[in-house]
Amino acid sequence: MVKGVAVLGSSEGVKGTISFVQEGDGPTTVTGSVSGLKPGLHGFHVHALGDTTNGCMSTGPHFNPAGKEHGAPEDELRHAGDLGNITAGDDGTATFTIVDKQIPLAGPHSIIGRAVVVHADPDDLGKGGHELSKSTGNAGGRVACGIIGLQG
Ligand SMILES: [Cu+2]
Ligand SMILES: [Zn+2]
Repeated sequence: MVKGVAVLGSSEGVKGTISFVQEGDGPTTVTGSVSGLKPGLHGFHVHALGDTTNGCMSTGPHFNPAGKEHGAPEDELRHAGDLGNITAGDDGTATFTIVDKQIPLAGPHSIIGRAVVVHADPDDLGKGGHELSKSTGNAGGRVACGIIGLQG
């Protein structure tokens, strides 16, 4: 079993910890709790770079080793990093579990050392018809992010 963890940092009061667990070659289970959000949906992705020298802006685009278009987690055509949306309740907290096959914690497409990013707005999952829909899901600003590290 391989485990990873990301502690979210933010300039906007958003906090949280995201955990990742993978058994063998199976899917990765992502569990998290993020507070300080506006109620509603927030785009949630793995971005390519574990670089927060310029805040969340320097984490690069969505992790996309196969060179595909942006999509929904259940789509064939998606970035590996496309984990869809998390939903914050009226208290501004999102608590979630996501199981996904495209974000391994080992091997050539490992997400260890990359970043997880929470956005200000909903991810339209590539279907919004906006010029950014096929690249970012038009999910707006990056309100929190954290580098995914190996956990013992
Ligand atoms: Cu993102
Ligand atoms: Zn994407």
